[in-house]
Amino acid sequence: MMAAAMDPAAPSGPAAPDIDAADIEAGRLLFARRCDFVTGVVSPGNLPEPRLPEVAFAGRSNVGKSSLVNALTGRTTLARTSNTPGRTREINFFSLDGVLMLVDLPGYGYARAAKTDRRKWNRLAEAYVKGRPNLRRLCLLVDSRHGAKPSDEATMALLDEAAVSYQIVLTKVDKISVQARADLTETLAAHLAKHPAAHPEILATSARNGDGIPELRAVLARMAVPNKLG
Ligand SMILES: Nc1nc2c(ncn2[C@@H]2O[C@H](COP(=O)(O)OP(=O)(O)OP(=O)(O)O)[C@@H](O)[C@H]2O)c(=O)[nH]1
Ligand SMILES: [Mg+2]
Repeated sequence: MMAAAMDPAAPSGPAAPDIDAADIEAGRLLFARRCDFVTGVVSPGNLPEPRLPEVAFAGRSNVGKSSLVNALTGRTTLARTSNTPGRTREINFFSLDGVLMLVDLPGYGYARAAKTDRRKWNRLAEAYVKGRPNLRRLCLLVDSRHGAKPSDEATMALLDEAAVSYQIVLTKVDKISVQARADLTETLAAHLAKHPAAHPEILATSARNGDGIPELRAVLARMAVPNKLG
């Protein structure tokens, strides 16, 4: 993985050696299916029944969580996006044709949010990640221009402790050079070795130009209910 990650000729960021053409096609087919907003939740008591396997998107405010959900599903307005950090305050659930639930989590680390608001968001997100038996993978989004921040570190520690399988997904890679992408991937990959619940592979994505989106679809398609696919 490291050799591929440092290859400046790699077409869409770090090569993902365990993703082949059939996986990409499975991901494409799955994410071409209908996707519907199910519910927005503001308190841990109102989480929907954990009937479907879930993949969640977490990260700092403004990192691009809602934009990534839209890019994956090929929509522009499914999840609400904004220039104003802290836009998504609730946990939003989207059902991908009854086979996979996509979960857009509120952002963290937004300094200007009122303290009580911040506490509430953290409590909600924490309750979700700690108590969700059907959470198959959490995508921890990191803005490729900024790298991992202390608030991301705190989240990784929480996920390690809760034994939630998570994977770093770089966002907004359209904004950085191929070399910067390779350097950041290398630094983060070395760092992830210290985190027991972290998946070693890092995906680089852009909701703007579609980089890495087919690969992320392929990875997430593996989490869907298998007997309802195809
Ligand atoms: N250049 C670029 N901008 C992006 C990309 N993804 C998101 N953005 C922009 O980043 C800003 C925040 O995007 P959101 O998707 O709303 O971010 P979020 O993580 O859901 O934010 P909160 O809900 O506030 O936590 C918007 O202005 C997006 O247009 C990307 O891949 N490339
Ligand atoms: Mg959002």
